Amino acid sequence: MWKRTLAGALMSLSAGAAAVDAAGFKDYVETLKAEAAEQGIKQSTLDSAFADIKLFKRAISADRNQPEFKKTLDTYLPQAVPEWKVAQARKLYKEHRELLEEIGEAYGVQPRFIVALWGIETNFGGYTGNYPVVGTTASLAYEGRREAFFKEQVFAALKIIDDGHITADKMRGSWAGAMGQTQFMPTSFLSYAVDYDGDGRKDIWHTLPDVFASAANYLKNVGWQYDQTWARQVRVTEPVAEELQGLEVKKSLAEWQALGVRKYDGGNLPNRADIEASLVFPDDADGRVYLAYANYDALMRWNRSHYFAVAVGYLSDRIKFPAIE
Ligand SMILES: [Ca+2]
Repeated sequence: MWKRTLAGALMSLSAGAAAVDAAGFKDYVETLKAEAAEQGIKQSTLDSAFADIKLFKRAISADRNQPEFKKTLDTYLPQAVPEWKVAQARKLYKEHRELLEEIGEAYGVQPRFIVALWGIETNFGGYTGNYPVVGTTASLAYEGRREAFFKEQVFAALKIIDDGHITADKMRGSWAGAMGQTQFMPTSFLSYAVDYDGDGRKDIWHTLPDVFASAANYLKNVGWQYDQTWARQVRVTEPVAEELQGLEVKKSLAEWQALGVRKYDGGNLPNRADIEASLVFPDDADGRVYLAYANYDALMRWNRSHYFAVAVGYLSDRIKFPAIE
């Protein structure tokens, strides 16, 4: 959930960053180990976690591989949510329906959003990243630009190994340390991961009940509303002042109606004074416009990207309509 904001923060790593060399990294790892031991991490955990550690220059330079191009939602959505992904989401929803509905009810999150997040984050567990998490987060801490943040991730990762949820060699993730089928950073794992199947391990890598419940538990904790959807696409019939745009401004649907906002098909908004929403323009004034509900904010807590929130929401809508038999 941090990875895209991280990508932004790491954009300028190559320019002006302190030199990163393997010898300095070795010394740095020794200080990390000493600090972790002081925090009470077992020696056996440290031995296994740091056994083959090396400096991941690839993690540090991964931002260079992120292509720069101008996207709009109209070009992005068909790439992020192609028809085969919609079909796969619906098939998997049906396949795991009983478990999903049980977890959805337990945490107060509609299951279609759990499946949509799963599909957008890791292609339903198909692509979870194969970097050793301790190695990449230690490398990014050593690089120094966001040392405090990544050191915290290293220590959180060690605690997860120490607690027996996963072994060091199997703790794999993205180049920025996002792990498993939910792509949780280690600190998010400590806060939100769930052992739903009750085997004593929170396994977001391979155990679907744990994967689904962990995602739902995260959303529940960032304010998910079970009785609401995520957003609706709308159109504006007259210019809306800039200070009224964006997630910080909440107004009722009745107020937005008075300001000239209409359903996408041009019809009136529901006459509700009790439902609040924000008016968001993920592209520019000529692009798509959404009235975003509280759950949109929750998705932005997961990953601070409008495109991410819209992709998850759009896929969840495609799971809901038409109804799965
Ligand atoms: Ca488990």
